[in-house]
Amino acid sequence: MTQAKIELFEGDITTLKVDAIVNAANESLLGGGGVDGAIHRVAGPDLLVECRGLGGCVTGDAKITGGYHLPARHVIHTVGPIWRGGENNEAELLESCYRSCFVLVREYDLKTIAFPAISTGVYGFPKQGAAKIAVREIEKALADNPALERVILVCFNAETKEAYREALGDWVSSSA
Ligand code: AR6
Repeated sequence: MTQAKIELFEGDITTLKVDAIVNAANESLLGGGGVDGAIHRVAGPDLLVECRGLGGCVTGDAKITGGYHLPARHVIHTVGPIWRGGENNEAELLESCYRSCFVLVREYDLKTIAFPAISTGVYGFPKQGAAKIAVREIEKALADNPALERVILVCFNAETKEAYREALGDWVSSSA
């Protein structure tokens, strides 16, 4: 049932007009490459000004800002774990990223949110494992928060899309 509220979108997260897009940031919150760079480029310099005032963000946590020139109203900046082989709490920290984002979703009464595949770019988290964690945490959040209307999983490449398809399929069969 809640799975009907999850959508896959192929393309650039900065084009989405939603209540919040999630940024896969680093602990400085002062910008970087990948999706972080794309978000700052479109949002404009005022986003960096607001981020400077946040004092960084620890791995697994999340902080919210305005969206500035983005079509999205807010940006939720979360810091995913750097993959170091899988025995260093990477899975727990990635779960914590999704949970921290959903705490802010409730606090700000957000109805629509889009996620990139956090940690699966330069931070190296294996895509399939990351997709399973994302889908599991999103399912929990949708079940706990009926006000949440739509969660978009942004697929920036074919492997990410395939990983989400698999993870969503797993959910269907395991819940049957
Ligand atoms: N829209 C949607 N997804 C995107 C976009 C985009 N415009 N651009 C890239 N992706 P990454 P990380 C996908 O490396 O692994 C930054 O420098 C990308 O294909 O952006 O969490 C930060 O400052 C991949 O699937 O984030 C940190 O230092 C996903 O977004 C570090 O990278 C995440 O890839 C964070 O690394």
